[in-house]
Amino acid sequence: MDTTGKTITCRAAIAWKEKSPLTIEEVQVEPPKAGEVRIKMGSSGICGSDDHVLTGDLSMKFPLIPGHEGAGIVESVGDGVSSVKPGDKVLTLIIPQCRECDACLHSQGNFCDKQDVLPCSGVMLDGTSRFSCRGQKVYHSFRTSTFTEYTVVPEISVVKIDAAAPMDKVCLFSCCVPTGYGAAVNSAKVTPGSTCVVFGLGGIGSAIVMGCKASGASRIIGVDINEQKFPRARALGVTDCLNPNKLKKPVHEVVMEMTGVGAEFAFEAIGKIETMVSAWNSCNISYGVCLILGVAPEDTQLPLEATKIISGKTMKGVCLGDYKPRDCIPQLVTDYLQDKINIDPLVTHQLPFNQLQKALELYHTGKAVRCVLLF
Ligand code: PAD
Ligand code: ZN
Repeated sequence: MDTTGKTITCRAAIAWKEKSPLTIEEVQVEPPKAGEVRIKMGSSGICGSDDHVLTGDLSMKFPLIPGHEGAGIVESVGDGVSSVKPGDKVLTLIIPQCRECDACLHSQGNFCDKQDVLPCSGVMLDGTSRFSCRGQKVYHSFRTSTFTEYTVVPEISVVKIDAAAPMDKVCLFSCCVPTGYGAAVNSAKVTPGSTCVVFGLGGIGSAIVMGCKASGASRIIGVDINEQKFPRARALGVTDCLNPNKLKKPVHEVVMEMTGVGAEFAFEAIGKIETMVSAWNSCNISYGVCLILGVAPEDTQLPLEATKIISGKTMKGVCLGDYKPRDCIPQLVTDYLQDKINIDPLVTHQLPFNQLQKALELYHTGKAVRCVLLF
């Protein structure tokens, strides 16, 4: 049945308010307006950023449909959409690329002005949402929403990928892989023989480890409070695992002792102030580079020792591996299809959408690196 131009009724997960359990409901998904794309979801990852939204660390409008790390097939497009067409395999993007704003036009920028990360916009560019449930408006998350059988996103937040990409894994190229792998190979440009320390060995941290390993780092220290993460991290390339809760000294002091001079590259992929400070303090004071990927709770400040700033080390924030997403992500997918990147170890679990609760449990207990929801 042709659904073009019609409202679609389907199943979606709704968070009615902060810290409340998700429920799978029947929702109405309006047709895409001008400049928008309606997508039949194929798969979605569960990312730490979704958890920040559900806990309220990142403030968004509720009720909302969570999820942003998605892959699917274009069902229909609104007026003026030219970069994708029905039938195309696509990824949803947590940061758009409008190709018109200051950040998009700058050679080094990727944090497109057409998004409002803080507070994360729950609406489309015209200020309204395309979802409703039992007559009530339901908001988008990160202008995407992927825990749903159908979603509507702005064209600038969608990118077409190779049709051969396996739907049950490729959603990780929407966020996890460009963010983590990209932070190592593209943002930090990790050098052969270097020492790296990665705070947080979840999906993003694991992708960072892969990038450090691929870049030839000789020592990769992994830091996590959940020791279940260690065997998989070692398999990806971590050489030393540290659990800060079991150390007698602050973790940065242990990293300093282990390395003698501090790490050349430190990555924070947790989203907590104390681990950001630990990552900074783990770097070599002269040439160390500290990359912050974790999203800290809103309205928090980073306390750094001011006199230590002039010694030469660098702190850099990274969103989506500094890639301009619509320009760069399709090539990463092609690299995967050509066996230049192997992301398969990141997909530790795959479950049908109706087992969302089980998938969330795998996320919360830390048993999964990434659990992919299949539609
Ligand atoms: P995740 O929940 O899979 O991983 C977080 C890991 O941190 C887990 O393994 C935890 O056990 C561990 N952890 C928690 N607290 C501590 C602590 N105090 N010390 C050591 N380890 C701890 O999340 P993720 O990997 O999907 O996301 C990680 C962060 O990256 C999160 O803040 C998310 O919002 C952010 C992110 N940033 C971008 C970006 O572009 N910068 C993109 C996507 C996600
Ligand atoms: Zn994400």
